[in-house]
Amino acid sequence: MGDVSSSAADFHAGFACFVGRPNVGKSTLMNALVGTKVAITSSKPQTTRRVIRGIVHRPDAQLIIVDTPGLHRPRTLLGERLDSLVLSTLTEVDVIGFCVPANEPVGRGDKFIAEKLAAVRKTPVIAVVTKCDLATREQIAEQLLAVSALADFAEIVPVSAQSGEQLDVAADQLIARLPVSPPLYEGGQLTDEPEQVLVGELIREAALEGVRDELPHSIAVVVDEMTPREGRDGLLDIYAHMFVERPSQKAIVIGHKGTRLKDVGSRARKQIEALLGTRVYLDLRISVAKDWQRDPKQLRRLGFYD
Ligand SMILES: Nc1nc2c(ncn2[C@@H]2O[C@H](COP(=O)(O)OP(=O)(O)OP(=O)(O)O)[C@@H](O)[C@H]2O)c(=O)[nH]1
Ligand SMILES: [Mg+2]
Repeated sequence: MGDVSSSAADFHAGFACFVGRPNVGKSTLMNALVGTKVAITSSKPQTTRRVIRGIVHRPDAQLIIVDTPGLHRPRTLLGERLDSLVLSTLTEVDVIGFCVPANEPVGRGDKFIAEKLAAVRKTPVIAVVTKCDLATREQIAEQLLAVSALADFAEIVPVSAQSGEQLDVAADQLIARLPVSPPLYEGGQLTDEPEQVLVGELIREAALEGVRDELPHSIAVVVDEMTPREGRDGLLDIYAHMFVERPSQKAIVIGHKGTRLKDVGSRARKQIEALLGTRVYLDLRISVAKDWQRDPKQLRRLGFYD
């Protein structure tokens, strides 16, 4: 065990949050650093809708990463709620990781966020250039310059969550800015997200696959109940509801003779079984919650509070 008193003085623990435009790879980066899938990811912008915490354990530190929804100029009430969620998170962390992808030019969306970050002056900001596996060396070099022109960052780190390149460097840079503190979570705990929420997210991730246009934004999932089946060891009954905004969307999600919905259910079930380590019976229903993204009452029902 070694000398407990001196190791306690050397232990660092605290919070980092990842911010950036939608779809720049924040959740993928958090998952890669934590080493497991804590947050769902997709090729559709605005996948993350909650503040999700993932925990990185080191012998001398505990880094709690707070993944946030992509920050953008909101077009719906949901968008407004998500933006204010991100902004309030910024003030509560020890260090901010501002994610900008290597393979897209720095643009207005990034400037918009850099301005927001300038407002939380006390908190150090590390710029993380993501998806470097998708860019050439020259592009990465140019991107580092363009990003450094955005603001005066404490550090700029190019990474790839896909190849794993430089992930340790990014983690080190974040950890270096954490205060001396005992661990805040138990060893081995990778997230503090309730199982019911993780399950709902896995269903939504399965539903996002293969749908296009506005539909991804219109999908919400609520898990109503999770109960062990009586008399059947190791079987969990899960009752969940998927919501869309219009009847036409419902038809798309259900698919011809219900094949799409069935497919979504079985893909989600496999993911849930892997997460919980138990067999699952998934009862997945679909309903229309008319224009829920713009309706305060519906938003509350779906768990998005103001
Ligand atoms: N090639 C490559 N793709 C990546 C990398 N990181 C993320 N992606 C892809 O980029 C897309 C978006 O990733 P997410 O992690 O969902 O992005 P996000 O920033 O969390 O998005 P929002 O939650 O919508 O704000 C997904 O298709 C990922 O697979 C990377 O390092 N390399
Ligand atoms: Mg995300």
